[in-house]
Amino acid sequence: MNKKCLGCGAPIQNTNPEDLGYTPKDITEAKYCERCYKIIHYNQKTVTNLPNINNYILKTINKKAKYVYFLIDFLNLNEETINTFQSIKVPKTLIISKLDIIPKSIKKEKIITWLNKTYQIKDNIIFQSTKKNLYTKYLINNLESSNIKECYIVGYTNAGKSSLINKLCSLYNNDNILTTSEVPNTTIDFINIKLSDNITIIDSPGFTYNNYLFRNDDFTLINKINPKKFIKPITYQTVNNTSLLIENLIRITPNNKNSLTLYLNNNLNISRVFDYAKELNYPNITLNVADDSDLVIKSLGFINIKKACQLNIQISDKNLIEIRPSLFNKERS
Ligand SMILES: Nc1nc2c(ncn2[C@@H]2O[C@H](COP(=O)(O)OP(=O)(O)OP(=O)(O)O)[C@@H](O)[C@H]2O)c(=O)[nH]1
Ligand SMILES: [Mg+2]
Repeated sequence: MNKKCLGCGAPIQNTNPEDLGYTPKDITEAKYCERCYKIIHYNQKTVTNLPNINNYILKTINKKAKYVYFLIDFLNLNEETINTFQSIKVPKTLIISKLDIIPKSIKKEKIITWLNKTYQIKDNIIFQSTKKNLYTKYLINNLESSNIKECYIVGYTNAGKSSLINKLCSLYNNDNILTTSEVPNTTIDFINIKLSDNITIIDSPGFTYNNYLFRNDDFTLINKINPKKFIKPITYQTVNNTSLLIENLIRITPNNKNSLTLYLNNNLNISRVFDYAKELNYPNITLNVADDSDLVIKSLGFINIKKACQLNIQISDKNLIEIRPSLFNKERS
């Protein structure tokens, strides 16, 4: 079997510098590929172009896994990520990762009740933060007490899978280091890690969305999208046909006096613009939105819309958005 890079799982090779897994070293000596070495030691941001491997990941897991922990961070809880979670047919737990970014005003119990109702999730749901080391021990206890000897850590790219495994390794005094970064597709293939005599944990490459909101070499935007600390929801009041412009990615215009609360990384540029001001060069989508709904923008987060309205949206691809019942609707909580 080919030797794999310890950081990303790509087969190590020293013939093609343009291909994944390249090392200038002798293959017998190399532990990490050059890309991982540069990310780990120099924090270098690197574009990785992977073909769509969502089916490969799903097939492998449904065939081989005995237990799956599926990570989704708060901003990426949406129909597409949850459908992928539901397509996993082996016993599984949903981990809402990056607990440290969830606005302090939102109770965990509320999120769980809402997830059960909106997406009919029947599996166990837990919250976790690697950054703040919250509930990482819970995961270990769960593995040990349920006698789970092998589990896969799965989820969309950037959910924090490899970071979590690195944390678990440090708790088990295992000096393995997986490559982590905020740039999509850091992990390339499955990587087996023996945490202890009894537990093997398997990192996996991330699923990717079917549609893209940004280019994978737009490092400035990628950095703005990924929250480093808890999100502060910001409310904008709009009058007739006032638009909210988020970076140059999306323009949202309700047709009435409304109240829009943004659950997005606070580093993003948001501006209020008027009818005559900047139009984006994207198609117009018009949706009828009920009272208290969320407009989900995949890979960015969501916007709570207080009053029923006709919503005009300009975005590069209509499949990047979804309307769902709000997390905050009192009748539903
Ligand atoms: N705020 C916060 N950020 C985190 C946490 N865990 C990981 N991150 C950040 O999320 C980004 C992605 O982390 P990775 O561990 O590389 O994510 P991954 O799921 O392995 O991504 P792929 O390998 O691309 O599938 C990095 O910038 C991490 O620093 C966390 O608990 N809180
Ligand atoms: Mg990874």
